[in-house]
Amino acid sequence: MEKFTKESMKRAIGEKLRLNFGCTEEEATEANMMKACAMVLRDRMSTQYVESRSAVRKKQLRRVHYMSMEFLMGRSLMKNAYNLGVLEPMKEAIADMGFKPARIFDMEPDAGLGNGGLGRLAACYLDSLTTLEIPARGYSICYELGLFRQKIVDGQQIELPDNWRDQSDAWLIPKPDEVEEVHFGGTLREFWDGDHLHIVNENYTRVLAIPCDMTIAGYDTKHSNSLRLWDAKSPKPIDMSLFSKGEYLRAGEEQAMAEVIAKVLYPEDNHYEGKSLRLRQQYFFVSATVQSIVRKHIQNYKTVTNFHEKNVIQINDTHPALVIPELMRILMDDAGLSWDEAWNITSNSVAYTNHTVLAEALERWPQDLMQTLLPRVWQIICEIARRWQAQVTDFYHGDEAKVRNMAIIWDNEVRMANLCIAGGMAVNGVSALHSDILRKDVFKDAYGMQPEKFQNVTNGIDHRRWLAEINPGLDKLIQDLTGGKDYLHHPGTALPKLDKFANDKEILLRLDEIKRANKLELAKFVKKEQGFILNPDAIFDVQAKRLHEYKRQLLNVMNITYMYLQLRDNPNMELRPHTFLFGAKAAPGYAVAKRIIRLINSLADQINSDPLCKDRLQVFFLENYRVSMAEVLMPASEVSQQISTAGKEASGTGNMKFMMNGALTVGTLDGANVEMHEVLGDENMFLFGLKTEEVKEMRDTGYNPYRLYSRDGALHRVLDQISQGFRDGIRYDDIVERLLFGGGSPADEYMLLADFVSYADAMRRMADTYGDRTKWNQMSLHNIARSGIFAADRSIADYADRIWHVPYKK
Ligand code: 26W
Repeated sequence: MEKFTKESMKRAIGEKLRLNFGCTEEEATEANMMKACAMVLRDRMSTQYVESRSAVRKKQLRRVHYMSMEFLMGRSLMKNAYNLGVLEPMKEAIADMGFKPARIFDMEPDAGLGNGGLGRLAACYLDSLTTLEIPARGYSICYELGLFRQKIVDGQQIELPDNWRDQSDAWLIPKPDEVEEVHFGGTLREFWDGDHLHIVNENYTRVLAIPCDMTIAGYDTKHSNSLRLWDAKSPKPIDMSLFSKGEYLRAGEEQAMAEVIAKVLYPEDNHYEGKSLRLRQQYFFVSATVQSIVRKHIQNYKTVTNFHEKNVIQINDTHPALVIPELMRILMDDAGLSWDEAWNITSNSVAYTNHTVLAEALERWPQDLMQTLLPRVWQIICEIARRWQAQVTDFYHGDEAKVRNMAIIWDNEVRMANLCIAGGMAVNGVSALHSDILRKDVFKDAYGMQPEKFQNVTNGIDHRRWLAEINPGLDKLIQDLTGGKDYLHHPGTALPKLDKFANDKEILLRLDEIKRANKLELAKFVKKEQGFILNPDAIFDVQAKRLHEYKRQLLNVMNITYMYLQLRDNPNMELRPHTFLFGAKAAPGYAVAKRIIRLINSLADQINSDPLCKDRLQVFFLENYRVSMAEVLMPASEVSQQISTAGKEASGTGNMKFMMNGALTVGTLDGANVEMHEVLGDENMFLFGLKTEEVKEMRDTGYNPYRLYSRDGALHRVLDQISQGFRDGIRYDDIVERLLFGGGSPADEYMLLADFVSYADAMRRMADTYGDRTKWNQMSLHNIARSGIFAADRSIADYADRIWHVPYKK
């Protein structure tokens, strides 16, 4: 294919405008322009995709199927242009046609089909899978509404629907001829045919799964993959007899029942709620996916017996766990294999990644729900559970505690993690520490029985998006210092070359200027979006992630309150200008998280309106934190808050994005911070707080937050202040009581009080270091130089080597 020049790009865009919107470039709106650009790229990607697919088929390569309930894709226009190597000609063409490129890119809505870490990880992995030329496909649901849009009204979170599809349909290619049919409910009938027992499901409800594919372009490669998003439709037309009787609602009832499956993404992150619609979503996407994979496999190989040699299915947490019984069902009931043959294939095809150790996030489906909704699948799960239990009993000589702990069905519930361990070929955690906790604690007994199954693959991020594309200033510096574009493919070997410039004054100054320019960009963005003026001379100190108690946004609030009280005591104290930024969505049903958002806003209101704080302290809540906002935020951040209770954050991936963009981390030894610390040492980050073991020990020996509160004057004052609230008159005694006395949950479950002193100290060390600009910029440079291990290319290479056993481009 011929490379685009500015001129050929202009012609291509102009043609899309005429053919699809019936307008010239003079008449086109910015939205028309954005879509026309998307269509130009889409055509190019489709051509590449068709070629890639036929090459994969010819070579009979093993394919990777990445199943995830969430893909937090964000925007695609700039990303695809970047990966295809046409970003420059596209920008020039847009400008030549009389538009501002930045405004056109800004027209694209985020595809927010995910909540947070797990969903964004899936999106980053698609980029690396494709760039490493691995034949792969992502599978999920084509939610009509993505994660809610957040508005802050009177300091409180309000949720609004996110209708993303209206504006992003250019990326979605419906494939109606690859429709699959998914069955729910009904009854089972068994009959013998010779010596073969047949089980058929009858009287079920049918739902059609229509694929909507998004092509994925890799960086600097002709290889393409795709993301398959299943849309739900009823197979029945609306009931005209009811309709003509005037019963309009009833006439469309079945359609509505089917279509509700793909209506909305559940906004709970790290919290399981046993909703029947959620189970229907899971089975819908699992069944459609497995059917489609098996169908393609049979087309290519005319048999299923080599299925596991040619396919591997990676499941992103337990949400797609039904893939195990569903594949068993299809192999036995449709392909006619025996249990043992089907089990051999299934248990050598599926691999499970765990993303959380929080007990409330582990999925446990009620048995009756499973039984009524999925009778045949339930039957298969029972048999898997029975055999697994026999194996466990045998291995542990009937040890009851272990049998109970490892059971797949227990107390009338199906435990999805145990199902995945039993039916999968590998189980992996997402950071060294997390994988260790899985082995030693959460899945200890299963590890004792099958140690070889348990692995670690530390998470990674798409460094081309999260560095090169969003931070062009830094990208240029890196290219100048490390020898061009090599780092885009080999960050692990190229980025460390930056280390040797640590004493080069000129380079450190350049780094400082790049950060300064990015801070001004963020300030511009915040002013435009929310009308607030950030002080660019202040430390930009950021905590951006989902709001959850274990992530301890409240600890940050406590320290800011502490700083503020000190300033009130001593208005002349020396205080380095400091701007605290928060970005966080709370699950709509998570009341405590919503209270914390309100508290942040109350504190912000107090501080930002107090003349004492002028040019010294600011606190600001960024509304509607999302991928496209993170893209402006990361390059501008100087301090990255990664302050979860040790042992609770499986990995974190925001931490990696900040590091790559030169922010310094204030953090606990949790998740991937541990590996960050290994490459950085104490001297290049600000560690504080209890370690995982110490947290456990303190819990076990009786943790008493009230005692800390009574004994420590500073802590006492801070909590009293929060309890009584700020100038808006809203009290937060509920939050403080939760810390001191608990109620429903243990007092200070996440040990904020235990870590407070150590945190405040780390924050002081950080602010002091900030005063030494040379030192700070050196540290920042070391952070960038050593962030290569967190590139998603490395993670995907690890999966390919250790779990999938597939080749990839080196
Ligand atoms: C069933 C409700 C539910 C929904 C989502 C439970 C659990 C989840 C996710 C597994 C939560 C999640 O996103 N976990 C995050 O995964 C990231 C990617 O591995 C990690 O970096 C984060 O530490 C982890 O919290």
